Amino acid sequence: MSYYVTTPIYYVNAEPHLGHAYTTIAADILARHMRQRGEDVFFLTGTDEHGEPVAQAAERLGVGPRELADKNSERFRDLVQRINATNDFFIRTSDPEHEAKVQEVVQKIHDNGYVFEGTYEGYYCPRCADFKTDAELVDGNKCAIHLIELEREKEDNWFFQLSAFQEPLEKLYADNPQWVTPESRYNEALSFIKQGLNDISLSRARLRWGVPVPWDESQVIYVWIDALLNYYTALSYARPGEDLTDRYWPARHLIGKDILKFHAVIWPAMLMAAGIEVPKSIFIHGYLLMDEHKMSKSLGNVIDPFEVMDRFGTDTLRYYIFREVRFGNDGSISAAGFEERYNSELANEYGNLASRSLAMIGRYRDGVVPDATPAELDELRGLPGRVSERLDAVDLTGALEEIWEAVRRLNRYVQDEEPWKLAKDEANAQRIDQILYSLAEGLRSVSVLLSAYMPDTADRLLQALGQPDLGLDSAEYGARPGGAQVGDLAPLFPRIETAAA
Ligand code: ME8
Repeated sequence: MSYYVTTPIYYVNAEPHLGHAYTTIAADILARHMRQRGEDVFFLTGTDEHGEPVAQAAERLGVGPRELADKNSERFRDLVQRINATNDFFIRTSDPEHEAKVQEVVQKIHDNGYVFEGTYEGYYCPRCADFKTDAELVDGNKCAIHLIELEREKEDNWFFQLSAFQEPLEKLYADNPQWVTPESRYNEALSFIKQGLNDISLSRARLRWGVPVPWDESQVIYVWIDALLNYYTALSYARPGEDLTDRYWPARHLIGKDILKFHAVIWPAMLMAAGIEVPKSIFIHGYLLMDEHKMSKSLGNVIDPFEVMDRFGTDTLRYYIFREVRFGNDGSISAAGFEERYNSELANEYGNLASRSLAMIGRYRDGVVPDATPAELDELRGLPGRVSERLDAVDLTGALEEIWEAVRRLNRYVQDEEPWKLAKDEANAQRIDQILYSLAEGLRSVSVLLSAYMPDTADRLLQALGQPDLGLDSAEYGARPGGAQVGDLAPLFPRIETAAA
């Protein structure tokens, strides 16, 4: 089965921050997990480079938009590498292949009769690249998101007849209750549709930085139309000489709640207008907050993900953000929170369990995992199935909780059994065999499942256990016999200095 997962493409008007890393790591966890299940995965991320958000930022900096896009796109690429994301392609909307395909699809929408000439009059936020209704303004005529004064615009544009898709969209929602999740977001999008859809501008007259409208080169295609199409265009040129569209389309999108309307309303309508299948699903997550506020470039309260990883490591970041904030909801993160979970959960619970288990296998069984019947540990039985189920529902936090319950169960088990005491008497040899086998198998099972979240850590531990296989079909606790030779393992989460209060 194919599994095509995408992140939003990020604006290159500034450097990446932790909010961008968040969605990309989430998509990477799903991509890695699905590969472990043997699915044929394609994972896409990239950068959104056209439109006012980038053109105006470049102007403020006194550089050309392409120069700014080249520089910051490179930073997003660096981030993708640094967070250890396994994306299969990195799209830039300035790629000539993307631009050509955008023109092709927009021409199709036009030829199918959903484009007309009109005049836009109203407010437009250049930072959001969004046309604002009066209800979306605050303090008179300010953008509610960026709190900047908006000017009333009047422009002759090409329009997309969004209103023609009112009924098809309502039907799409009625027929597919899981199409947008969580449910609260489904309801939000549906109620937006039910309020009545207005046609939207498909082009911008005053802007030069974009893809020209194919039948009217005096205008460029509205940046959101250009950007949304990335999910579709990428498959046509990600592999030279090969078109992957039939193999992977339709996509599963992961996005933040700020861009719900574009993805859950405008995007499926555009696809319907072009005669292309709509996405399989859209999952909408919440905001990472700093001191109760959305972390964002415009508010200036962003965390630099590179700094966090320098300090705590990539795997800690990949773990912490899904453990601390329930995926789907908003939630605060903090340096103190990072330290706390690093020390109490990663170092003490998982790291310690690994090092003491390996040390005992070394000491009591010459480094060979004994063969035995696994101890009855409920939290371990059926764990791969439960984790898969949670990840099918894009419940990244729920899946991690399942795994962590198993880690804690293993810690209680070793604490209760006290093998170091039993080892003093040869008569306990069989029990020791069972304990050591159960610990090795438990650690193997949780590590195979954790590897989607913490790939380097899990890999190191599985290598030390002599069990490097990541396949989910053999991840069940007790699925492997004893006999593996264990190796050395440096501390997985060495103690870090806590910041001075
Ligand atoms: O909107 N918490 O790009 P963008 C969680 N180019 N996620 C966050 C976040 C936060 N505080 N801040 C940002 C755009 N994000 C368009 C998208 S897609 C066809 C075009 C993440 O650079 C989250 O995924 O503003 C959000 O949706 C995205 O970054 C917005 O990135």
